[in-house]
Amino acid sequence: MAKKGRFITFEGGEGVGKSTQIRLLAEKLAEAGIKAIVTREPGGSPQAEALRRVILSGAASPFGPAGEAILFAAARIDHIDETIAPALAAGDWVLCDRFADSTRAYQGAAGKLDKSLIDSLERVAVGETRPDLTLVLDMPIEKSLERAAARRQGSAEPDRFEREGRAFHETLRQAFLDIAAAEPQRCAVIDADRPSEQVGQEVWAQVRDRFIKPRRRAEAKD
Ligand code: T5A
Repeated sequence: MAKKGRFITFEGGEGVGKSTQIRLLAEKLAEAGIKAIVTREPGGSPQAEALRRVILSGAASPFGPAGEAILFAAARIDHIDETIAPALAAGDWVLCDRFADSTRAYQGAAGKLDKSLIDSLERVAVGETRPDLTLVLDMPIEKSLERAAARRQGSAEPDRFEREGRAFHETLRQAFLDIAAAEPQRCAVIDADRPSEQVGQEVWAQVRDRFIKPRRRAEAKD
């Protein structure tokens, strides 16, 4: 299917505010007359949501990072086929909470999984459906983990990855920064350690300057 809409992913460690920023961006896009669907990984389609429950419960952790990476890839294939690719082909924008960079950071850098396996899984699972823009939300891990804990409001247990130690989360943070540095055309790093509205203004500036202003200029020429 040909891709006509824009595909924007949000990445970063636990609790950095990805869901909050996706919601704010969806509102801004709606005001600009752009239809966007909001989705997430793991999940985003019924079968991928079923795999999400298995992975985040920790039931798959005995398989190790390789087994988990394969499950994330299986969920991603279904998510793309059922949700992302049809939306993009219809001309809608897709705002996705985590995508393949999370496999690179969590299973690759933090899980120490061989890069060639990650690359192969990405080729198979993602194919041509690569993000047009990836916004990496970055902040000190102590604060982001506090936010993740506050969001649970003491009711739910930390999930399989929130239970990991400080070194794991520091590695993750650096891994996302390294991904952004390696692909500056696709990625922008946003300082997430600020009030949501301020972070949202920077997210909006990135999206507007890359996609909306050029589109308006093109429309004005027609
Ligand atoms: N995973 C995923 C892998 O290991 N490999 C993969 O390939 C993929 C795709 C997903 C887990 O799976 C792993 C990574 C994850 O561990 P999840 O439940 O989706 O699990 O977890 P997260 O993606 O980390 O999502 P969170 O909901 O924990 O964090 P968000 O979405 O970043 O943060 P958000 O917006 O929910 O905010 C958290 C709290 O902070 C407040 C919010 O109100 C909320 O209470 N907040 C702010 N407070 C102050 N200032 C701000 N600017 C704030 N922004 C938000």
